[in-house]
Amino acid sequence: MAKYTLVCVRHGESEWNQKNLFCGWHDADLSTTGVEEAKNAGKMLKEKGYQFDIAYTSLLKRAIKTLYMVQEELDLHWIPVIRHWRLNERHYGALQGLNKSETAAKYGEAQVKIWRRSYDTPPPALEPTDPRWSANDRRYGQFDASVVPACECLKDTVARVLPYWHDIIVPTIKSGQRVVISAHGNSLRALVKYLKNIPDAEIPELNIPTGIPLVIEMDENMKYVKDYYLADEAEVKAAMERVANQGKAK
Ligand code: DG2
Repeated sequence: MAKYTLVCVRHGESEWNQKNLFCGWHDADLSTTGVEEAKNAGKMLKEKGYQFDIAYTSLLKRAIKTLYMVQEELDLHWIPVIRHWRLNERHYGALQGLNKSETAAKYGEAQVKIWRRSYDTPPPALEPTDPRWSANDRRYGQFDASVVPACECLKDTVARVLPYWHDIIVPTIKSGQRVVISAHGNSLRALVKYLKNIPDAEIPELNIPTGIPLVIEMDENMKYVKDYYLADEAEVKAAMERVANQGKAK
């Protein structure tokens, strides 16, 4: 029987989602559509009567702004918001800034699917001399360089999301606080994979749409009971397909 409810939202469409660029740790802003999606996510939550006591998000503005818009719709500006790099998007390494369709045309759709969706094959790594090197960014420069990735596969993302989940978010949920997480396609895939125990071979088919709240119910031991999106099935399916198709050559 479900005892705890967690709400996760992938940020609204970013300007780099709109241009179909690999984004990762690049700090892209929300597009105009993304702003609308984020507001809508808040409206859906309000309509269904959701309330939150605390919120978690990444260090990236597309997730932070989405969360703020959700808070705005719910008139919950006052709740604590904890931002952490462990909820950041998966680091897309040297693919960051490249167009997904053009990359598929150049290297093949199968290779792009491996880079986007395989569990343990990382994309090409960034060199420390690359201007995109994340430790050059003040928000990450404070960390031990070994913490700042040069690229990540989903397995790496799972490995850095889960300590945050177990050490910080789980105790908060168990204390009875109602939690919302605003994060990213792949940091949420990492969490959902763990909670639903999705096998490595099946995880490539999981796509998380932008701006549609995902509700996850868990029992008293924080074991997964069920999950559902706050939108109708056809809309969710179409949105997931759009995400999957971003890796197709045009
Ligand atoms: C997207 C996910 O991240 O891309 O890094 O390009 O969720 O922050 O928009 P998000 C990116 P895919 O893995 O779906 O290609």
